[in-house]
Amino acid sequence: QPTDSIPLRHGAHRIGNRTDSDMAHWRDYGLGQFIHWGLYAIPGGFWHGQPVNGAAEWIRSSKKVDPKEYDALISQFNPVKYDPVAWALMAKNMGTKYVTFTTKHHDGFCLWPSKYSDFTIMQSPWKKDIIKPFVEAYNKQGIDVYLYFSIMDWHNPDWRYELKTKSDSVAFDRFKEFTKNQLTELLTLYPTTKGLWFDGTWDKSWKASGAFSDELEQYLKKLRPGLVIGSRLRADEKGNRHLDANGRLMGDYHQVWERKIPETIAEVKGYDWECVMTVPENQWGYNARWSGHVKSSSEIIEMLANCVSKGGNFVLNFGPKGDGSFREEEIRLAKEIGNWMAVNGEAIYAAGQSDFRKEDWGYYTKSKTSGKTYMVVFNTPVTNMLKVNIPKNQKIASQKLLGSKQVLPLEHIEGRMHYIRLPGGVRQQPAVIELQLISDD
Ligand code: JFZ
Repeated sequence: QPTDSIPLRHGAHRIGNRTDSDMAHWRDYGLGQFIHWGLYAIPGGFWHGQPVNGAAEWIRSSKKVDPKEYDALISQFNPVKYDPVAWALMAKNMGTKYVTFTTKHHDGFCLWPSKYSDFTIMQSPWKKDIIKPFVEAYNKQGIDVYLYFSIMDWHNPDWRYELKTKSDSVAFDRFKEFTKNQLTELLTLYPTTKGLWFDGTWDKSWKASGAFSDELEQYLKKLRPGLVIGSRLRADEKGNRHLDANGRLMGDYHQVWERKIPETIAEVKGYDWECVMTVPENQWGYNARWSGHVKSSSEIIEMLANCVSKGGNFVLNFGPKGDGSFREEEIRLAKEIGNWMAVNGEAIYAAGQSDFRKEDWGYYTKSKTSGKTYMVVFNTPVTNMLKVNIPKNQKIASQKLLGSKQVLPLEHIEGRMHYIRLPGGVRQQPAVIELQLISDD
């Protein structure tokens, strides 16, 4: 530790990013899928026929909802259309390399047969593990599985927002033990789990439990070496989250990029990071009524390329219905993204920041394996001429349109500046140009 730093027992235990192969693998995913599924999918944003404002997966906390009545939804959890094999195929065809699945959201309902809770799929008419066949189906498609787990648990009577009294602390100690037991159970039941995605860690009670969450993280990593855990699990002993009192990241990647993308690469401070994104504005669980702006596949692909150009992974959320089927909009999006990825995936997988200066037409990415540079073009100028400023000591050896492999006209303007001309015509989705560079001597 540098001498000018604040001494911390439960701050960051590492400076900079992880250097092992599990993390290198995580870094190369490019595109991921998030799935929010639980009891909240049954009401789907409506209560007694009335739409409830806010995120559908938060409906239990609405003033309009009686929590007891919400918990009684368990008697309706019978997703007869749940088909994990079809889910995994849809994810595979979209081009997903990893998936994060809600094992337990804030409502406390467990999608696995937890022996530490009486509020699981085993007490529902379904009576079967949801997680196990999910993990098997996704793994079979070559997709790595990460488990989402909410620390905050509205169902467990020992959960506290704040520790005001001695009895609060006693209850919360039981809660911490329960949390550790559930996590041990998950990693034991699903040994191929690659990482845990924590949430619901922002309350005072948890922020005051920095020593516990630190020990918990180390314990989980010992149990499953290589496990990837983001910066949303723990706080340092001063209550700082994500970055400790010395400004160092606690966790394997920066987990604040939720429904937002850094404007510049400087904002990510060199850390590994991931962006998680919803299709509508702020709905993670199924909401029958998507109000407000709903993103198109082109917008989502643009966000994906934007994230990859800044060295991050992009994760798109899906909220299946209560019966286990996906809504039409999500099925169509997955197909459209998959069609694009099938042609242009090499600009996304194992790709990251390029050495080029950003231009107005879109984003550059660079493959870590082939060293090729890609231009992902969103804003085609009326002239179809794309400005390219080649980095020093390099020159363009070839410029081809991905898909057709068509060689595009290249014109030198002056100095390092060139124009590449895209073929005219209307494009439904962004074009990608592959550049091969060679040294300029
Ligand atoms: C949380 C959940 O409350 C939500 O339901 C969903 O599961 C999402 C993925 O995570 O919501 C958050 C958490 C953190 C921020 C915003 C929403 N944040 O850091 O800006």
